[in-house]
Amino acid sequence: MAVTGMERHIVHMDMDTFFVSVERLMNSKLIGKPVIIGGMSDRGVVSSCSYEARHFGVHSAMPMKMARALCSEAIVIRGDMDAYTRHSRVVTEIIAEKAPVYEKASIDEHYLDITGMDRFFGCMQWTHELRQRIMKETGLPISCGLSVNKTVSKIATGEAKPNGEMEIPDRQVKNFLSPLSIRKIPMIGNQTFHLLRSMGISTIGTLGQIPMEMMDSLLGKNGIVIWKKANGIDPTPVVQYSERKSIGSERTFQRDTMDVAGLHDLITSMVEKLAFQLRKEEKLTSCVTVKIRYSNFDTHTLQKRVAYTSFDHVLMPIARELFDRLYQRRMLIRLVGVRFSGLVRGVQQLNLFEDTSEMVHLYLAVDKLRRRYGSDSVKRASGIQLHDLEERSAQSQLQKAVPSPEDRQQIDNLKNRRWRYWYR
Ligand code: TTP
Ligand code: MG
Ligand code: MG
Repeated sequence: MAVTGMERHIVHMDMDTFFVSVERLMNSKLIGKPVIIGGMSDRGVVSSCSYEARHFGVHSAMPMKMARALCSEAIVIRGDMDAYTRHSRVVTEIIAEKAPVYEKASIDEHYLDITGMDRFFGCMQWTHELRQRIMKETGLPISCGLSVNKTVSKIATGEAKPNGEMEIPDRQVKNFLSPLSIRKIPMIGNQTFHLLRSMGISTIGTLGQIPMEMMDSLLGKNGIVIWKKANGIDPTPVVQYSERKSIGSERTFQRDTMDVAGLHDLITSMVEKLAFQLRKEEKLTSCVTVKIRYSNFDTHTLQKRVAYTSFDHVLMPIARELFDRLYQRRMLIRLVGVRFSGLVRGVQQLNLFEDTSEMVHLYLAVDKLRRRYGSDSVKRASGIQLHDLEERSAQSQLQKAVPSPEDRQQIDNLKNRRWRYWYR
């Protein structure tokens, strides 16, 4: 636990134009050119873009159509999540080897708590050496910030980019933050930004000077956190990252079973629920584990590393394949389980390069219904005829919330998709 009054030394590191940099490592012709990674169709969105493309106004999450219009000479590349996941792991391994405490915050971002290092080395020297080492060993550019807490260090990284490092000692925190746009505070999204702008607040310095009570009445608890950040206060700790930290689900049967089709269905629905939980918490997984226990209590697990994802249509076949490889003995099973580990923060758009914002919208629509009517409300029909399922669910439907006409329409639309969903 942090000792009060003791100054902390927190490093934030973030890869520069991460997906683009990995592509450049694989194809040096891309160096120095405007490069955009994202969905190839007009309905896709930009995941990552080089600084050369940013000069034309292109940025992450922009519709691809607009990006192409702004920068017609850009080289557009469909992403390769396997490659990005591999390089992300290598960076994490280097950091893990050196840092006393580190948190993997997203696919290309880490926080390190190096408090106490100053007694042995200069903290900035140590940070500089680690950054050089990462660049040398991976061939990828990375920027970093060193300061007294996570918020200030992350903002410092942003200011140091591209390819830079910045130290903001305690006594300089206020001066550093003061002239910056309120947009630079990581918690401030579009809505909050416009609300504060409409009140004439544009810099962090101004934000920090308004009474805290006003932020409280304006934005509630979040308002206070934002106000504190604007004043350079952020006590949140660096939480040690563990590959093993996971979410999972298990089922022990009342009567042991050999019904493979039924077990497949159960695994499918476990994956579906867990993946929904990932998306709800804005996380991605990079490892799937399946477990079975035979009636004689012999227990076996098998796991597979995967490219970062939170999509059930990606995770389901992997879980089923693991189950099929595990279930080799024609013996009764008493338990099955599915677990996702190697979790980081991230949203599903991240690994959607094929097309289609349609797919993202499908997930968003399904997840919205689930949040409103319960996580069991919309289910993948996994090969079973839709009308059978509807019949089966006819009775239980009576006890469920009746969807609004708008939602009913949404549900009907979902039924006609390639991946079928049903409402029960
Ligand atoms: P970021 O670190 O936000 O962006 P970046 O690394 O491309 O650029 P910067 O130099 O400014 O850090 O995100 C890391 C990767 O995550 C990015 O390369 C692609 C992916 N990503 C998306 O797929 N969609 C998004 O909306 C964002 C912000 C990132
Ligand atoms: Mg980055
Ligand atoms: Mg990042």
